[in-house]
Amino acid sequence: MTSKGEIEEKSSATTLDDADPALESNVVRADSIPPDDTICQRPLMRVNNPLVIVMVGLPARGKTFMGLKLARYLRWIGYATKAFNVGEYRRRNAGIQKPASFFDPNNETAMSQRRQAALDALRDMNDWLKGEGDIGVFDATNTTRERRDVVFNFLASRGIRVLFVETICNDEKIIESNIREVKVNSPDYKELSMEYALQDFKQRIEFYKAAYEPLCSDFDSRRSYIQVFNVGQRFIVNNIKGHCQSRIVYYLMNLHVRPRRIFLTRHGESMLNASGKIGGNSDLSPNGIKYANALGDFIASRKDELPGLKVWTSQLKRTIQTAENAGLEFERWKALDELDAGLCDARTYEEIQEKHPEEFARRDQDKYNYRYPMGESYKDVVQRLEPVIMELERQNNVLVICHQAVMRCLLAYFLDKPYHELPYLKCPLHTVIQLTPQAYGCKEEHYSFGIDAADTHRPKPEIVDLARSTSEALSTLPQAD
Ligand code: BKS
Ligand code: F6P
Repeated sequence: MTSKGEIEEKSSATTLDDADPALESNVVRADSIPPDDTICQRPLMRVNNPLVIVMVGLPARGKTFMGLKLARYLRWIGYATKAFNVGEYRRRNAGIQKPASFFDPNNETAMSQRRQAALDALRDMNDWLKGEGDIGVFDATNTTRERRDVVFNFLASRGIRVLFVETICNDEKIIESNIREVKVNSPDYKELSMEYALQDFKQRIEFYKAAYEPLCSDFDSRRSYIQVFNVGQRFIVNNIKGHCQSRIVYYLMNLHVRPRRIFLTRHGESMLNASGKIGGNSDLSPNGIKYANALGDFIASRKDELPGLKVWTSQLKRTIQTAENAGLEFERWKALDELDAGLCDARTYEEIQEKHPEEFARRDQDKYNYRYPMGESYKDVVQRLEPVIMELERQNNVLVICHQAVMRCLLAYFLDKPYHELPYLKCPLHTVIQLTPQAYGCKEEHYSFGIDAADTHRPKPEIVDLARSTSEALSTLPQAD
């Protein structure tokens, strides 16, 4: 439950409840969360009570960038997380293409429309947290103490924890590149020139600056907050409570925005791949060696645009041999080893169906959560890959040579894929996926070099019940050559 301190901390500011009596309390919800994972159809890392990350900062300071990126990370580690962007509500209520004067605090009509947009977003976020949500990201400027008090009191009185994340940046170059990269493409400037957008947006920022009150230990010492200065160069961390908030701090401290690329690939085809068997620790097949050579040529042809490229493999022979045959220097991560199929290791899917038909069906029913006897689930693999993701966030150019299930887990993080799609993502052998971070999200490009390989992708069959026939169970086997 929320500590007494937080609930008592009410200021004289109007609360949202005064503004809108329709917003009923859901304070009971914090105590009534089912403790059992099985009640809800998703892999819960259920938080004790919901959390809202309230972004704070002038326009063009990277609030949406941080909010969306945090939301993606938190979803990947298992929290139901959703960002609510007040700008989108404002455009829905008041229309697009508002000039800077719309943000003049003396423009009373606009002020009330903007306030209403914030209330609508807050109400939707609250509804979502009452239902399936664990963590909300409230993405708005929240630059006045009065507005933050309103938001805080609304949430705290409902048993929702609040973490303020403020981004402060005075580097005009970074601010201008932010405006050029994201603001100019916003619906607010649709079909208007870059020069107009730049000048208008800078005017908009001036209106916010006039009323801006940054978080400050004199007023906010009891609240949980993180202040980020100049794109992560310096941090102030105040009154962080609990595991989840501390992971948020750690994640933010590892982010950077330098341009770079991440390449994901599986090892070259292995002897076991060629014979349709899963797992094991076999050598590369002749085609696998050809792929490793082609991968080496591909990387060599691009070495000028990939300064300092690091290459990571697992500790299994097939990824190590791929890096060696590609002529690359590399580091071996145990955490990148393939999903451990336990008792089913080194078998074909047909053999698993034959020996353990019920296990095979259970896996098809819930592939993400299913754990092989004496082995692992996709959920387990996501857990052990978390330090790899953190290190990828810290690095510049990296090539990761890994395995089918591991690559699916990594790809799901970068492309923000939900857990139920994750175990079915297409990561064929002999294909490199190139990821280029963009303002919000990643660009994805595929490269393959025309070298044959076994198909190892088994789509979800239609029939998954325990009593299905062998032919139903094997209806989606990977295509043999
Ligand atoms: C496009 N961005 O501090 Cl820990 C261009 N802009 C730039 N000031 C950004 C976002 C989209 C990202 C950050 C930032 C910014 C202006 C900023 C940023 C903030 C905090 C951290 C990392 C990056
Ligand atoms: O078949 C190659 C492989 O990497 C196996 O080692 C592993 O068990 C399997 O893919 C994972 O894919 P799926 O989860 O679809 O069985």
